[in-house]
Amino acid sequence: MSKPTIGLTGLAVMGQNLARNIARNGFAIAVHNRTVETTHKFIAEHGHEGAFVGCDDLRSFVEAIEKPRTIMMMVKAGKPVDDVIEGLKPYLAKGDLLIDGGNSFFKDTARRAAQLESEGFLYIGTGVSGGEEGALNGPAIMPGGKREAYERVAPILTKMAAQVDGTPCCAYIGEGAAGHYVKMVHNGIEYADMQLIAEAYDLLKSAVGLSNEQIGETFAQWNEGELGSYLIEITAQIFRTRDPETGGYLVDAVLDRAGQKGTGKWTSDSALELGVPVTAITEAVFARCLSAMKAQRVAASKVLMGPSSSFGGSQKDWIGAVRDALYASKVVAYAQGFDLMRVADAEYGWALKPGEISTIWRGGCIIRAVFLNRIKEAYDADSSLSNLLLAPFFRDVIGRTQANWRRVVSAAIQSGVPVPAFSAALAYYDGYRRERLPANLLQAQRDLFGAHTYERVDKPGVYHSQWG
Ligand code: NBP
Repeated sequence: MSKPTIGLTGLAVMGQNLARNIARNGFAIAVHNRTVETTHKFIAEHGHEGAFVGCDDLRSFVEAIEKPRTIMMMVKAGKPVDDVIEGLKPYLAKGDLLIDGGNSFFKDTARRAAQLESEGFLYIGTGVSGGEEGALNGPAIMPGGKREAYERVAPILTKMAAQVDGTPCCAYIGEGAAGHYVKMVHNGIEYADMQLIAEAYDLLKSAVGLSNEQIGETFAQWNEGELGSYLIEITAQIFRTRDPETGGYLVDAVLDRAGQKGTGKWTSDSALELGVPVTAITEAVFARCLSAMKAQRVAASKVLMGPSSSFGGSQKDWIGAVRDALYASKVVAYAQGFDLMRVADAEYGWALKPGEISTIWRGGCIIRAVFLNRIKEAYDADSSLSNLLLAPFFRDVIGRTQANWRRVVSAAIQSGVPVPAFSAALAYYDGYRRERLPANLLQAQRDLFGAHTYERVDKPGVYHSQWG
């Protein structure tokens, strides 16, 4: 066996499956994990799947790889990545390439890339999406770093990535932290997408009165049309799953307290820092926070009053309306995510290509969806598009769906069913399309109490007045 040109350290779920994916695609690979037993177990279970070289320590791991080396790190984001870099460094040679494939915070990636490049190494921070299954069978890969670093590893990355219509779901994203930034926004959109689906579920169950079976059928039907996506597909699957313990629906046995690992919050943090209103994403993060307040909610449910949650009327009619509300809200969530990337790109100078990003997201990743093709077409038609909502296709989608969107949000509010992401998306849409917002009053208030000054609509300049 020839010496591998790539190695991977960090053999937890993602690392194991990525290593198997690389090996199955015909590349020899050295593997390592901090806990040695994990490497031994991995080789015992999967060694027959390809040309693996199992290594017990970092020195033998680095030495097992052909120079110039490519080493992928799949360890927990944060300090472990710095620990691994420091552990590897003494054995590396100039020109070796380190790839961080974990969900690292983009500012950490920028710092690590600058440091390692100044020391003569190459560095790639790459988003890898698709979870355990995607890692094995083809994830979406979003690599950022120096182009020469990408070119070196592109033959492996593009082969191991998911393929859609013969196109790999992997392309060079940009310098430095661009790859991890784009992966972060992917996850932010994923938060919004999931929350919107959860709100649709709540409406169908609590307000329209559908059974779990009917909800499952509804999602399965939606998956056949414009809403077709991985998340809608797995949602239909969830409503077909029985609890082996009780025989009831498993979804009803799941505690309504959502966890989060932080990438949604990072997206909102960055949006606040850059002044970009990603309201659907941020409401999705807050919705998880509210869900986590389980004990308080249980107590409040016995004290606080509200209306009955039922909509009444035709179930069939409401199902169509909820579908339209979901579709329109989803368009807004994606528009906000792409807008955030546009502003971040201007700030950090990555030269992002939104059409290419939507192409990568068509397969392998969690937010893969039919309508990403439409996003690609929108950017192909106008690469400087300032907001997806202005693209003719999406303008028409919202034109077609907005009566039902408004009906659903109004009915939800009247019935006391919380729809934070649906309603935040609608408020954004209505704010974005308004030529004049009440911010004139905000400016007047700011000038009155703090002499913050204001601009006028009829002439240039900065003004301060004595109000009242
Ligand atoms: P984890 O995020 O659970 O990390 C576990 C791995 O990190 C193990 O190999 C562990 O070694 C290693 N590690 C830790 Br913890 N501290 C270390 C240290 N100080 N030095 C060396 N190694 C250390 O694994 P994962 O779920 O496979 O995810 C890997 C990365 O991929 C993460 O950044 C994650 O956010 C990202 N990601 C995960 C998914 C997913 O669906 N799980 C999807 C996309 C991206 P040990 O065995 O010795 O403890």
